[in-house]
Amino acid sequence: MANQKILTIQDISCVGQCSLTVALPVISACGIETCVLPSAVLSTHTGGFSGYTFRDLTEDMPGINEHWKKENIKFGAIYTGYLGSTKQIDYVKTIFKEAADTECLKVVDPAMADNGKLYAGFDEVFVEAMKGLCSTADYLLPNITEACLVTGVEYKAEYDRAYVDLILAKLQELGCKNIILTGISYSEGRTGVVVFENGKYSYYEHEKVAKGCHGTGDIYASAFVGALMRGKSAYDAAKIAADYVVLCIKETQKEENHWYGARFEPVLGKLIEMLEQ
Ligand code: PXL
Repeated sequence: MANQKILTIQDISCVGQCSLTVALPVISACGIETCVLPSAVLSTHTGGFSGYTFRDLTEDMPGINEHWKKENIKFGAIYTGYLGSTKQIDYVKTIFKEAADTECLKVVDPAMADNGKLYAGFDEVFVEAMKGLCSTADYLLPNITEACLVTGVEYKAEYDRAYVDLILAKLQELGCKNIILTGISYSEGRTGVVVFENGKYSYYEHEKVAKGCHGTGDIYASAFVGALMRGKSAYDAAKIAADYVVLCIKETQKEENHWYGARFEPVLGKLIEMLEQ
């Protein structure tokens, strides 16, 4: 990939260790120039805080894109996370076409749901629009809830390989080329990530840390994208991102009352080491 500049499109949650406040430091630590397009500004994320502010930046997007076109600014990768409105998804599709350099990697994390439930503020119309964006992704990074929502497969908390294969088949029917399915657990105390690349299934299994944390999906996707842009294979990038998230969760557990996010900062050095191996 000649162009090593990435654009990431997701919200700024001023407090909460998610979305852009994760993507910017994590991808930058991977050694990649990281440009941002904020989809919305929230005082905090929506997972557990109440009364948060929400400024939708949808209508800023076309002007930003037009300026980039005039300046001939193009990106070697575009990674989308939490998006603020259905209309915004259409603008993102345009940006995918117009701001992409040749061989631009399009990575979509359809950040909208977890544990069988949509996040606050999202509805069926948004899911339908997100489905369209997912179909254009070179790499799609859903958790199992998001994968079920975009494929129409019924969500199950317990499942087997046949269920995962069904989801992968439906995602392929949608048009997704490569799929990184996170949080796939086939046995007690273990979890892992399914990497489906060019039709080949592989699975990286690792320990499941008892208590998960908010925002780990964003840490995972950012580390994955960073590692991919550093030239790692999808499987190696998926493995590095998984190992990094485990370190972040363990770090967070050292602080009893840290409920709103994962402490990714103290272990950024470990991520850099993993990239150098
Ligand atoms: O981590 C995903 C995320 C990103 N941004 C906002 C959120 C969430 C999850 O709840 O609320 C604003």
